[in-house]
Amino acid sequence: GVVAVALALTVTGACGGSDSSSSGTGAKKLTLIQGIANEPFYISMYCGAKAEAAKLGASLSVQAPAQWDVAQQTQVVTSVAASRPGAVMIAPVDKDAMAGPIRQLSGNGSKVIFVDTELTDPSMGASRISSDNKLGGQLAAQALAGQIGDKGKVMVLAPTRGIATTDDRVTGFKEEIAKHPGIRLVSEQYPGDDAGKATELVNGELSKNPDLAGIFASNLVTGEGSGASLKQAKKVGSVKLVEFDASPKQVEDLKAGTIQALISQEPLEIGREGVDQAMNALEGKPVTKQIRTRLVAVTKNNVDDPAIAKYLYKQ
Ligand code: T6T
Repeated sequence: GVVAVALALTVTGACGGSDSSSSGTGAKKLTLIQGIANEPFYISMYCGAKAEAAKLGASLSVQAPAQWDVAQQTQVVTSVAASRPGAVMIAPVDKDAMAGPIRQLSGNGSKVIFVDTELTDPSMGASRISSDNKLGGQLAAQALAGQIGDKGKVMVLAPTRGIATTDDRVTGFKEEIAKHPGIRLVSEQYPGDDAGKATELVNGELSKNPDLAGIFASNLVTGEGSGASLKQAKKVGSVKLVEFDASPKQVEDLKAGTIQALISQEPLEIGREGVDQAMNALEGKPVTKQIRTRLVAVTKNNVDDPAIAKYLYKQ
């Protein structure tokens, strides 16, 4: 089915090497469940997890829904729960709706570690590892404010409500914008995990507010859709665009001037820490309850700095 195809694609060619997963004993069996397959942020996270699992002699398998979808991720979780891995690192696609399905994992004896996204109720996770996403939203607002001379109309996009990460980014963005009296948030849009819909929504906003000054796209897919709209409307560079994440394509668009700033995360590090905490939990060692990985604002001015290189997503 659709899910099986996506799983195969996730693994093929990732991390620039062969993908023979390291063997491990039953107790060292780990599974990573990504939010979505074939997506640069989660591929990077997998690469970080894979390298760390190999180092610690654990086996790692990776599974993901083909789309950002509660029903599809539930199917994946149910099948993983049945295979009873020692620990599961998971990025839930919804902070409330995935609580029930994830209970199957702990119910079957797997340790649960949240990576990137999480649940409203964190109690099921031995550990959670993510960016400080609210801070990320604030950084995005500051970057956008700087780009638009601290005045004008702005718009924000996130896939759907209910995603822990992007909800926090939108909250942080709005809090910071409220501190800038010259800036007005005129539109908050949720196109789903669909770049084409994001393009339509930005097109609509540009006709309603031809003087729109800036856009914050709070993840990759909303960024892709926003950039496409600005290209169609010939507003590249005149409407300032700030996006979360730093895929190879986003970095290219930053250098080309389609995007003015990227708020970049550390997906490799999230994957690495996920495996470390999973192994700590499995081996009865002290587990760190919450780990915040770093964020950095990347612009044309610092994108080539050696210190920034590690924040650009490797595949
Ligand atoms: O921004 C990342 C991730 O942090 C978020 O939870 C979902 O979207 C991405 O995967 C990018 O597409």
